[in-house]
Amino acid sequence: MTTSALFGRLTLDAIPYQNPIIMGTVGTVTVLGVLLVAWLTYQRRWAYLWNEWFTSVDHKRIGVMYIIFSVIMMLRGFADAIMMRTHQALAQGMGQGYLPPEHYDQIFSAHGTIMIIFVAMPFFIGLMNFVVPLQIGARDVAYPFLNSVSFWLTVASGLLVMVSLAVGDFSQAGWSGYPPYSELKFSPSTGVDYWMWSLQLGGIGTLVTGINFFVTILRMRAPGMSLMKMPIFTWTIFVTTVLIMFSFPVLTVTLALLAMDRYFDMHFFTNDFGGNQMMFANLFWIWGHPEVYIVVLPAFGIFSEVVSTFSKKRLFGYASMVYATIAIAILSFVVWLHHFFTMGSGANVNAFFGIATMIIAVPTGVKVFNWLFTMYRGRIEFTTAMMWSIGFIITFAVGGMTGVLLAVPGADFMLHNSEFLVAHFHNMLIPGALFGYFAGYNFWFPKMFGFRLDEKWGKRSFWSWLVGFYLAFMPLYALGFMGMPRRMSHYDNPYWQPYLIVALLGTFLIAFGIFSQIMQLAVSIRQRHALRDRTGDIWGSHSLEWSIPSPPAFYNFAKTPVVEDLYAFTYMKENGINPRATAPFAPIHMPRNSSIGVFLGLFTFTLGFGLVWHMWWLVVGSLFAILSLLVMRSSDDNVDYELSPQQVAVYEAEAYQSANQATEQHSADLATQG
Ligand code: HEM
Ligand SMILES: [Cu+2]
Repeated sequence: MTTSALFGRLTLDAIPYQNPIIMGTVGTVTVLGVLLVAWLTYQRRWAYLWNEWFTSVDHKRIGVMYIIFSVIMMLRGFADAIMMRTHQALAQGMGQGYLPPEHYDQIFSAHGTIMIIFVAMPFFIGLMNFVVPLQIGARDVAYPFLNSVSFWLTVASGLLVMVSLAVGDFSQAGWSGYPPYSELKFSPSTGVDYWMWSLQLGGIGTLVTGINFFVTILRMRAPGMSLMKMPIFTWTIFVTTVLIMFSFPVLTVTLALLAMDRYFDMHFFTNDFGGNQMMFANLFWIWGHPEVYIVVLPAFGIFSEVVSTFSKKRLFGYASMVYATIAIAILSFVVWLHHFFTMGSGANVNAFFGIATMIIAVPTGVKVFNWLFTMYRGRIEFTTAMMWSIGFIITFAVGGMTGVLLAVPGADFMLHNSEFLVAHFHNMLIPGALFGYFAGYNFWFPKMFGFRLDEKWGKRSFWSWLVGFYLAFMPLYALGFMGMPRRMSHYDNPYWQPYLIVALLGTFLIAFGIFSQIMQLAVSIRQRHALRDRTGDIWGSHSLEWSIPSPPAFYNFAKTPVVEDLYAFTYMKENGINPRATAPFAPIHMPRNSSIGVFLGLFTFTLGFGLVWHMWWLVVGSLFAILSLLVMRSSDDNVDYELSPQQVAVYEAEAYQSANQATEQHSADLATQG
């Protein structure tokens, strides 16, 4: 391959002009982007966005930005899914579908990578950013600036995946990137490099977030909040951060070794010269299995909050919930081999990992029963958030059972790499992760913005997703039994086609679900006055985030609350304690906004781009810029400021006054509406 000093291996041929689908997409995105930029400029919104959002180190703002990023990536990941589904519905026998094999392979690789790394991860990280400091009565996270760095690293790596659409190609080696296929010899183009570097750089951001929240939860809880008085969502996040800290370094090392194979002709994972591709499979899943719990455990926490709130009860079996979470986390590190039972580890090893896998069903079952007992005899209020939770419990149980089936090594020999597996993991991830995040989004949205989301479109989105899910994925179980392998861009068995057509219809229904979610947001923004709730405790819930006005002041709590009970806010309500802080106030110490996070993200992106295209000057330049920024930041003393007690008093009075006014206005509106 020819390379030039300036552009590395990048030439104009890297842009896939000949591919109408890609060019159409790139064209549309470009036009939309230009329109957005023009609109923002016209509205003079740039200064506001820059000062109030991009450079913000406020955990609440960062949380919202994470969620927006995740939603944008979800649209991309779902577009990939629709393309695969329409293609597979057509590509039987003489039908060739409309995607050439090398394009189809990029799509499933991009879909898997995006959904896990850039949809699931940032969605829960966004929710946790917003909620956890509020739940534990803190002013912010332990390292607010690092929090902004993590976010911009995530954006940079997501951008890298998106750019691969227009410049070069994406990996064809699946989201798991197994060698030898991902080695240079078999994947010489830039695809695997895009995949590898985006995971690598994004992974560092995630690791930093994990450390940040671990320290935050450990060190910054309000007085009185012992570990066993932490709200359950905070507990699941706490355990998740431990999983992140133990597993992400493994990913970092694995990808670094693969990079050395690809860039320096090493042989860690080749099949010759002493390499061993099984090492990759092991390392990848030592990260990868905990990773699926990283995206699922936070959702468990959300369901627990939602189910207890809308059953108007305290959570059944809080302590067992906590221990079950810890047990799942520990077990998640001793099951990785179930991802390759067929690779010849031997019967005893397989038996060990099979049994370990099945044991995970026990703590998970404990959780399911706890949710059911929480609902039992509760006054259940069927809000959208609650619907997502109930849909989850039922659907997740089905997915769990097929998982136990797959954990039987003998059965796995038949079902491995089949559509049965695809059905199984979507059956876990869609209810177990996405439904949870959607529940959390409906639940905490009023806290974020001071008005709730529309229920009608919310219910529509729920039902479309739920029914769509069953239609789209149940046929895949059958296809797996019928022997259809995963990752097929073409097949010759006419009996498979009807199932794939049903799956396509299901996917259309999910598309309507997503449309309903967009409508829900749009309608809610339009009707925000009628949906107003500013005083804070819209659902009658238990934990501290509900004890302050919505949206919370930028410093969260004027005075650090004192926690007496596991259900800190319920305790206050029951004992007639007014949560509103009163004068005299103490000065509040706040971090200053910083643009360095944005620039670190920018140079991380150019670093990744340079690495992908072998533009070494860009790599060195970006590294130098990153280093300089870090030095700059470290030697900057002006990183925080103090809010005087008088200022706090003014802010507090304003916040409560406007909250009360909004509430009165809201009641008046309701009265006139009849
Ligand atoms: C929203 C509806 C979704 C649909 C219709 C869908 C559809 C698909 C399809 C058709 C495939 C390829 C299956 C094959 O190899 O034959 C696939 C693969 C995959 N999906 Fe999804 N998916 C959806 C959501 C998700 C979500 C939410 C996640 C994760 C959070 C996810 C993660 C994956 C992964 C990891 C793969 C494997 C990619 C690979 O083979 O390397 N999907 N999906
Ligand atoms: Cu696993």
